[in-house]
Amino acid sequence: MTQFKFKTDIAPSQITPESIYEKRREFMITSGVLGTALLLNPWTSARASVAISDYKPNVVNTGEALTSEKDATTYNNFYEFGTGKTDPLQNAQNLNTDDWKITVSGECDKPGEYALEDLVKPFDIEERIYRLRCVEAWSMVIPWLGVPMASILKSLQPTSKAKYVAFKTLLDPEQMPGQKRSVLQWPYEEGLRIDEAMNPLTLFAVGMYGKTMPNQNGAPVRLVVPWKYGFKSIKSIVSIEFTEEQPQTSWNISGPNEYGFYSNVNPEVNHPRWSQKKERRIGEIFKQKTRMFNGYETEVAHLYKDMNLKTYF
Ligand SMILES: Nc1nc2c(c(=O)[nH]1)N[C@H]1C(S)=C(S)[C@@H](COP(=O)(O)O)O[C@H]1N2
Ligand SMILES: [Mo]
Repeated sequence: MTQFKFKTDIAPSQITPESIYEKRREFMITSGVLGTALLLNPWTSARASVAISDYKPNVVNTGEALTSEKDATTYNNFYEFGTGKTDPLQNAQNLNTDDWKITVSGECDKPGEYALEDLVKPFDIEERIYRLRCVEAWSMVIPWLGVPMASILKSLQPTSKAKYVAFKTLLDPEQMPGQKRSVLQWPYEEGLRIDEAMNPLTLFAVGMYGKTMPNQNGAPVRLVVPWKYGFKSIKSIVSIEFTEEQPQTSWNISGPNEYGFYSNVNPEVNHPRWSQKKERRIGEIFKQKTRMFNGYETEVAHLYKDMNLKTYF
């Protein structure tokens, strides 16, 4: 099994070490200062040349310690592969992410079936260090690689009727044995209001820790919406639909009193069965206070300015 890998925009038959080198040089020259940073980035040299191409390094450093790559890739939630934290690592390794297709439908001018490479241009990939706060009151800090969702959605030309965006995970119980049990409604589905999806923080992520996305973390492509509880960050996406009405979501169907459509991280709104005031950073001993919008208040509070966040939880 070969993993989905990002290729340069030259045909596979033309990929030679020289042509890749030329592409890399071209990118470094056009990216100027970023190019210098790339040369200093220890990950650049460690990556295989046809895996994720050069990416723009993160410019905003929160100063927080990163969660270890080991913790982030061995302690996962991905119910399609089982409900235990190590099940995804165990059971996701044979997921075939080759020739991944994404169906785009609904209120947009560019519906159709897209190859992942046609939506995510390797040279647009950026690194973003984000906190991810699970509804279960643990959190991680992960260096993601991805493209801002806004640029992808704009390229699909949503119509004026597009008020929401709905996403679906692959449905394939043979590859995703967890789908043989009805712990959730399959396929896993999630949704965002279009302005949330277009917020500059929202990432369409294809990798982490300088590498192609591991299967257990949502290969080949997942959302990362860092101010919302982790379950909004849907993995292994095969469908993007622009809708006029608020879409249904798997977790809201399974527990409407526990998991709302918005699911913004909010220490003032407890889960009916536990407090959301504190969280345990994976790898650390002491709990820390959970922050409003997971600490991204400056970037996103305006999206909800006239809303009662207890009603719209
Ligand atoms: N398709 C799908 N996406 C999913 C999930 C899932 O079970 N299925 N779990 C969610 C939850 S609850 C969390 S906390 C994050 C975990 O992402 P990570 O394992 O990469 O840390 O993925 C989210 N995306
Ligand atoms: Mo979660």
